[in-house]
Amino acid sequence: MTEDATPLFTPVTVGDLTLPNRIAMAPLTRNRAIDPNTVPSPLAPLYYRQRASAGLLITEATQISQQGQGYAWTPGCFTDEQAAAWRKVTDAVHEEAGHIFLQMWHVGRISHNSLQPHSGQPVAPSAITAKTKTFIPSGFVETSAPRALETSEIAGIVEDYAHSAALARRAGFDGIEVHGANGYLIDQFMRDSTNKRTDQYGGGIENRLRFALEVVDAVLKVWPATRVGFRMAPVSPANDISDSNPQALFGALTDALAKRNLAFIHVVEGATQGDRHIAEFDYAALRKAFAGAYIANNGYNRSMAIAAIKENRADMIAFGRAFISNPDLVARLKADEPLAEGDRNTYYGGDAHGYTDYPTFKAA
Ligand code: 8OZ
Repeated sequence: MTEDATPLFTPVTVGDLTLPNRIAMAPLTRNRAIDPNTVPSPLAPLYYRQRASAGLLITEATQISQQGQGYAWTPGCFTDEQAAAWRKVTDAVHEEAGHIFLQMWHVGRISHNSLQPHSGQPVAPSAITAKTKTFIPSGFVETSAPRALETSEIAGIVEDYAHSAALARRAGFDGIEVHGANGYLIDQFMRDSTNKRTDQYGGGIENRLRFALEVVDAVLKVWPATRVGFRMAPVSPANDISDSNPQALFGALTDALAKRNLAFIHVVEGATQGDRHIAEFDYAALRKAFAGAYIANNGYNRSMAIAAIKENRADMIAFGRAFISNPDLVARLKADEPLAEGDRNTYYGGDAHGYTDYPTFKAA
């Protein structure tokens, strides 16, 4: 029997926006930006337009500076040229009556010297190399050894976030999502496995949250809180990260974001792209502590999504991989039509193939 999808299709308020459904498109790294300046692909407007029936689109992770880049061909939003290319994306989505937030990203230590300014070392809270790989135009490589940021450098990175946030406004985005998940720079500062600092940015939870909250406060000078969200992945081991007490850490973070009246928190439940039950974690406690919207992510299928909304465990559900191969995912979920499988070989990098050429269910 087809389950009734009505819960997914009741409008939802996120910040000051009223969205027509509870299906968000999760940020998806697709590595199709154009070098040498990591400008969003000329295909990106069509790609996002095709998916604009999502209640909310969140862009692929987008570096706020060259230092913030960790993989080949990810787009930036820190130059006028990049902002102009993003403007074509936001115009396309708005023509379809959609809404789109930019996901703002600094990879920290998940990078390679060859991607860094002057081929320098990636930066991190502490000089601890991640046991993971990234990829550069020539293929997969071990991440490079990072250097620990000087205390005096941190304000400059916070300023890079503010600059990128301002360009995002000029590019016509409806809002921004701060990428605090998956073991990248903000997560590296938050966690005690990657942050061994002895200055005001390291030590107890309050100090380890300082960088994240300085970033949030900086973007709040450019955007109203109603248009700012924050993504976190409390127990995900993605990119070689862990913490001795995620519940306390992410509880304190959520309290601080609640005080700032952010529009939403976007929570990767479990291991990113993996086991939802990798570790015990009380997500309901975060939801309860936060008056704004709770966007749940990770491995949801149709019936899990309907149940989560029906039982008021989330306000929206973010689907990731399903959106790659189903541009009309929203219509398919509504009608309970089958989903197309994506081709992993074209997830990260390439051309229109596997990017803008997945048909709708009707066309197929
Ligand atoms: C897949 C490949 C590269 C980067 C994330 C931005 O996990 C990413 C990412 C995902 O948040």
